[in-house]
Amino acid sequence: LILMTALILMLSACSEKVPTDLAQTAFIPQPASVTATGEAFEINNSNIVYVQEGVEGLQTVADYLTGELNRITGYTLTTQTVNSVPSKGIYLSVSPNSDLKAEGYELNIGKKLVTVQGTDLAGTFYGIQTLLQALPVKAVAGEPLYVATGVVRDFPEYGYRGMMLDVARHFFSVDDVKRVIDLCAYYKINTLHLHLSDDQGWRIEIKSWPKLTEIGGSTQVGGGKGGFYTQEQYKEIVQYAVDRQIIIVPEIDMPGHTNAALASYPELNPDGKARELYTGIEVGFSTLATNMDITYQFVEDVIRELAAITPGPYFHIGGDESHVTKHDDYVYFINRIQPLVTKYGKKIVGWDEIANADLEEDVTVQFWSNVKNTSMGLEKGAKVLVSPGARTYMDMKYDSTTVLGLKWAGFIEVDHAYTWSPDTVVPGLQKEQILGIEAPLWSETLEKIEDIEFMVFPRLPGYAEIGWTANDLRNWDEYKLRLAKHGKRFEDYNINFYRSPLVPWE
Ligand code: TNX
Repeated sequence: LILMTALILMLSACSEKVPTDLAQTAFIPQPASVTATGEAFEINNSNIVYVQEGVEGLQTVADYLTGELNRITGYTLTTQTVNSVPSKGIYLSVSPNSDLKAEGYELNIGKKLVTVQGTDLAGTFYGIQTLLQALPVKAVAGEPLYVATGVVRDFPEYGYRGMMLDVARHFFSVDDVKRVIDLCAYYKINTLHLHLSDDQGWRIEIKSWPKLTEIGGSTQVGGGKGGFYTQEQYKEIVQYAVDRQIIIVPEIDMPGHTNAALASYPELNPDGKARELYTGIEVGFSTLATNMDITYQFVEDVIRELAAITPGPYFHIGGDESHVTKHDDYVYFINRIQPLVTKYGKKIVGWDEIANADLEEDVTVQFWSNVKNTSMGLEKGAKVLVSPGARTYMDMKYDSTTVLGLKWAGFIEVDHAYTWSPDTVVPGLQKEQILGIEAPLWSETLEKIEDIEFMVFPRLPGYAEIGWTANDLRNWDEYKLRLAKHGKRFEDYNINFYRSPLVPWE
């Protein structure tokens, strides 16, 4: 009897460390449904990640999983292709499932076998992210790792869940962009919009107009040395993103925000004189000449070269704050460049001002500040990408004490960033008209990756949840407790994050 009691005591002491309630896991974004089955799956160095045979791209997804698992555990797990479901280990597959939407998955954690079945490749990848969040942040060397058993059935509310990074005001290296991509991937973000040109810098090599980067890429806000991506480097970023189920949306901002181009080529200016390079942070003073043919040759060359190295469906034409372009000239310009985007096989996205033009079919208006423009876009049949400045601008300070950032759209504390929904930002907006949500990060005040991280974390996981999780499953008081648990993850990833006093960090 004494022995038995001792055994029971030992077992219960042990089970304290072994998680058995999957429903208690702090997932972000919150999945559509989580059912706990009360046991635990043991991850140890003899597990194998099995990959369904014949699914293009699945091996890359499997390698991502073993990479992350090995990083967390110190193990050396490997993958193996199979043509039937194994009896133990971790099995990854893709198969269309009628009641889970695009990007959906079913994660089934059993005592002996974990299966991740995506409706598509992205779905499997997201199932993996959910599985990784069910693991403890760090393993104790030599000890096995446990995951609570159960079933997660999940899919996103919106198909576009994005972040924007401004690499024009300050330039960020390929490695910095990859880091941002990695952090986005953890939260099931599927789009990274790169703001590649502005008054202060031109950041992408255009082979037919080489001075854009030679001159236009040579500086940045504050007068630093700037920089640019060669087309090879851009392709490397694109591939890194593709491997994490993220598409890159390139933006060339026009006709305003073009001083760097106007400084690079005198012939783009009506007076034939190159503009001075600009390193301040004013907006709205530059414009392409909308009545010169060379302008459209230039725009077409840029779109053609960039579209050719962009596998994603979208091309962003900017169109914001063209304060020195006359209204009629602006409309003429946007009307004239839209066919150039579609000619090279891309869908048009632009800031909400483009709704003043005659929009082609299948255009997306990115709502950032102007409800009237956005409503006009809706009337013209456009879809809306929601990025309300006062809620989603990650370059806004958290509060009056935040050193970095701007405040023109107000302070955005972590709760303010979270407590809203995409379908209420513009009157009359229907859910079907919403492409999704994007949180932009402008970089006038941000110089290094640590600055990016500080403004992005912990707001980005909230935007990711707004894009993924149905409104009725979201609530700040409950969310902040889950977010609190992610603080340890942020530390493990070495993220320089803002420890908001509103979150009870663990
Ligand atoms: C407005 S948002 C801009 C950017 C600035 C940003 C700073 C938008 C479409 N235009 O040019 O960088 O404010 O917050």
